[in-house]
Amino acid sequence: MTTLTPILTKYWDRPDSFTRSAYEADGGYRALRTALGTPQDDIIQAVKDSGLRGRGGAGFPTGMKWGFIPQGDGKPHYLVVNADESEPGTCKDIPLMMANPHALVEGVIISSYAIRANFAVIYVRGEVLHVIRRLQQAVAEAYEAGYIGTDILGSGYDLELVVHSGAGAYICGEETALLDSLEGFRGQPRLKPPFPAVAGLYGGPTVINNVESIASVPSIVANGADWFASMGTEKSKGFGIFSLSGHVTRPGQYEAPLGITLRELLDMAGGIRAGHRLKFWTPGGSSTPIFTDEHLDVPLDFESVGAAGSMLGTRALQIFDETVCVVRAVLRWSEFYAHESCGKCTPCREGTYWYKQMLKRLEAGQGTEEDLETLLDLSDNILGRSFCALGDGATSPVTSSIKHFREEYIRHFETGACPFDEAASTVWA
Ligand code: L3W
Ligand code: SF4
Repeated sequence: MTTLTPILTKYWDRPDSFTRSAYEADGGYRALRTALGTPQDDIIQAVKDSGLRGRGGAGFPTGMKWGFIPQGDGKPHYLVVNADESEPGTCKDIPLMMANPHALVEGVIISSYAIRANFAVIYVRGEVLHVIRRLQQAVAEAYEAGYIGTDILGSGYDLELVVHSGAGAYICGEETALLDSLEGFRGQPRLKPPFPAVAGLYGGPTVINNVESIASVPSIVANGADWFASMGTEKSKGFGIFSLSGHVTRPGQYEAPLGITLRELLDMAGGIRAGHRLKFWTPGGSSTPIFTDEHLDVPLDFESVGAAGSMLGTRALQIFDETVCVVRAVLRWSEFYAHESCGKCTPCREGTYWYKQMLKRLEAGQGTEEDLETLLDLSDNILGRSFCALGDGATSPVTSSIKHFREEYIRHFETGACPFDEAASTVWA
C-alpha cells in the first residue's frame, strides 16, 4: 500500500505557512546556503541523478533540460517559471503558491544559480490576483533577507526575480507563447526547434519549468538525489501532487510517490461520493485521454499511464460518477479548446470549432452515427497536424470518449435527447 509523502504540502494547513518565518522555522532556505557553496555543475548533476521530470505535463527530464543551456557563451541566461496553470482540472500550482510560496522562491534562486542566470521570472496567469499578491509578498520577503539581489548571502552571485502577470490565455501556458507574451507580443507558439534552452527569452538560453518542478529542487539539494530517486518508480521518480476533483468524498491535493493508483488515492479521499460509482476520469487534465473504472489499478507514472492509452499530464484527476453525461462533459471541454485556440494554425482553429458544433448537436440528440465517424476523421486531421500541443490535446477527450462510450453517443440520437438531462442538471447547473 502506497502512503502519502507530504513534502511540498507538509504545512499547508498552518495559517502562517506562506510566511518566510514559518518556512525558515521548518528549515527553509538552508538548501540555498548549501547550493551557493556547491559548484553549479554539481547541482545540475544532482537534479539529473534525482530523476526529476517536468511536473507541467510533458515529463521531460529537468536536469537534462538544464544541461542544454550552453555554458561560457557570454550570453545572459534566464529562468522562467511557468505558473500559468490553466489546464481544466489542474489545481496544484495555485494552492502550492498560496500555501508555500517560499519553496518556489528558494527553488528559483537555486535553479537560477545552477544554470548561471541572473534574471528570473515567475509568469502567473492573470486571473488569480490573490496568488500574484502572495508571490509578490514572498519575493519581497526574500529580497529583505538578502536571498535575492546582489551578492546573495556573500556568495558573489546576483539575481533579480520578477513576478509577471499574464492576461488569462490558456495558450500562454505553452512555453514559447509564454515567452512571446513576456516580450510584449500576442501569445502564440513559436516554431521549435530552436528550443528555449538554446534561444528563449529575448533570444537568450532559457530554462522554462513548471512551478512544482522548481519547488521540488530545494528538497533535492537538502536531502540528496538518492532520497528523491528512492521514491516513485524506475523511470518516474519522486513524488508529485495528485489533484482529485469532482465526485469524490474528499477532493483536494494528495502528495504521493509517482506510481500510486487511483484506487489507492480514492481510499485516502473517502471514495466516490456516497451512493454512486465511478464512471470515467482524466489522469492528467482534459488534454489526456479519459479512463474508466477499468483503469483503477493503473500505476500513475509516465510509462504505465502511457501504456494504458493516456498520459500522466498534470496529475489532474477529474472524477465523474454515473450521473454525468460523457457527451456533455466532452462538449464542455471542446468549448474550452475552441475558445482558447490561438488561431495560428488551421487544423486546431477550424477543428475545435467543428468539434463544438457537432458535439452540441450530438448532445441534443440530433446527431447520427455518421457524425461519430466525422468526429474521428476530424480528430485524425488535428492530431499531429497542429502547431502546438493544444490541438493534439483537444482530440483526447473526443476520441477516448467515443472509444469507451460509443453506446452513450448512440443513445443520444436514438432517443432524440440527452438521456441524462434530469440527473445531469443537478451536476452541471
Ligand atoms: C531542448 C530538446 N529542450 C523537449 C523541452 C521543451 C519543453 C519540455 C517538454 O507540452 C504537455 C502537453 C500538454 N532540446 C527538447 C527540449 N524539450 N525536447 O522539454 O516539451 P514537450 O514538447 O514534450 O511538451 P510541451 O510542449 O511543454 C506540455 C500536457 O503537457 N499538459 C499540459 C497542460 C497545461 C498546463 C497548464 O495548465 N499550464 O500544464 C497536460 O497534459 O498537453 O502535451 O520545455 O522545451 N531536444
Ligand atoms: Fe494555436 Fe491551436 Fe495551432 Fe496551438 S494548435 S498554434 S493553439 S491554433
